[in-house]
Amino acid sequence: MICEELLATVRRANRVVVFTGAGVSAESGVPTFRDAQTGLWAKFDPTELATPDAFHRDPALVWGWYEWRRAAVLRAQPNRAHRAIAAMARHVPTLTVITQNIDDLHERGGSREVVHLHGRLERPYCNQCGEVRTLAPPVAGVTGEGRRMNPPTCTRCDGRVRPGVVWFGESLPEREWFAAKKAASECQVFFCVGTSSLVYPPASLPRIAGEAGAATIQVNPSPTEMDGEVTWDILGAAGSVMPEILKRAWDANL
Ligand code: BJW
Ligand code: ZN
Repeated sequence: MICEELLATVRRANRVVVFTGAGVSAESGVPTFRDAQTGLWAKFDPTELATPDAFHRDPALVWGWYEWRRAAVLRAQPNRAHRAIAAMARHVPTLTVITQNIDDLHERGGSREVVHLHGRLERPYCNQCGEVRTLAPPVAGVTGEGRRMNPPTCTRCDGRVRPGVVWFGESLPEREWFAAKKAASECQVFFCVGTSSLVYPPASLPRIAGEAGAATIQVNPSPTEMDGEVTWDILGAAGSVMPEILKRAWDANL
C-alpha cells in the first residue's frame, strides 16, 4: 500500500537515492540471482562462476557464461520501473541511481550517471594491466547457456581479458562505493528496489541512509532482510509500484 504520507515525503525531498538490485530488471526478462525457481544461483554454482578463483581455474567456462548473459541483456529492453525511475529524476532536484546490476537497462531507460557498484558487462578489462576492452556485440549462435568461450587476449600486454564485474571476495570500485555512501548519508528518501539485501557491503546502504535520518522505502514482492527495518515496505513488482509512485506523487505518466 502506498500511503499519502509516503507520497508527501517523496514530493518534499530534495535528495533521493534509488538503490536497485536484480529485481528491477526481472520484468525485462533478465533473471535474478536468488529467486527460488528462476534465479541464476538455482541453476549455476556461484563459486564456479563468480569468484576470481573460478576464472583462474576455468577462464573459458566463466567467460562463456558472461558472454551468454551479455547477449541476453542486449536483447532485453528497459521496463516500466527503469523508465519511472528515470522520469522521477525530472521531479526531484537531486536523484542518484545506485545499482548492483551489471546491465545497462537504467541507462537505456533514461537515467544518467548511474553508480554501478558491481561493475558493468560492457566494461571487461585485462586481468594483468587493467586496460579496458571494448567488445563487439556477441555473435548470434556463438553464445549459449553453459557454452565455453576463450576470453580475448589484451592487445597491450598479452594478458587475459576478464569480465568487468565485481566477484565475491573482490573490493567494490572505490569511487563508486564512496559516491554511494555519500549519497546514502545525504538523502532524505532512500528507495531499495528489487534487492534481497544479502550482499555486503551494498546491503549496508539502506541502514546508512536510515541512521542519517532518511525515510527508507522498500519495493519488493517477496520478503527480504530489510523487512521491518524500513520506514515503508511496499510489497509489489517494481514495474507496477514505481510508475504508481510517479503518477501519484507528481501526476506524471510514462
Ligand atoms: C523483484 C522483482 C520485481 C524479483 N520487482 N523486485 C559482511 C557480512 C557477510 C558477508 C560479507 C560481508 N562483507 C563481505 C561479505 C562477503 C560477500 C557477501 O556479501 N556475501 C554474502 C552473500 C553472504 N561480499 C563480497 O564478497 C563483496 N566484496 C567485498 O565485500 O569485498 C570487501 C573486501 C574485499 C577484500 C578484502 C577485504 C574486504 C563483493 C560482492 C560481489 C557480488 N557479486 C555479484 C555478482 C556480480 C557479477 C554478476 O552479475 O555475475 O553481484 S553476486 C550477485 O548478488 C550480484 C548482485 O549484484 C548481488 C546482489 O543480488 P541482488 O541484486 O539483491 O539479487 P537477488 O537475486 O539476491 O534478489 C533479487 C530480489 O528481487 C529478490 O528479493 C526478489 O524478491 C526481487 N524481485 N522480481 C521488484 N519484479
Ligand atoms: Zn593487458
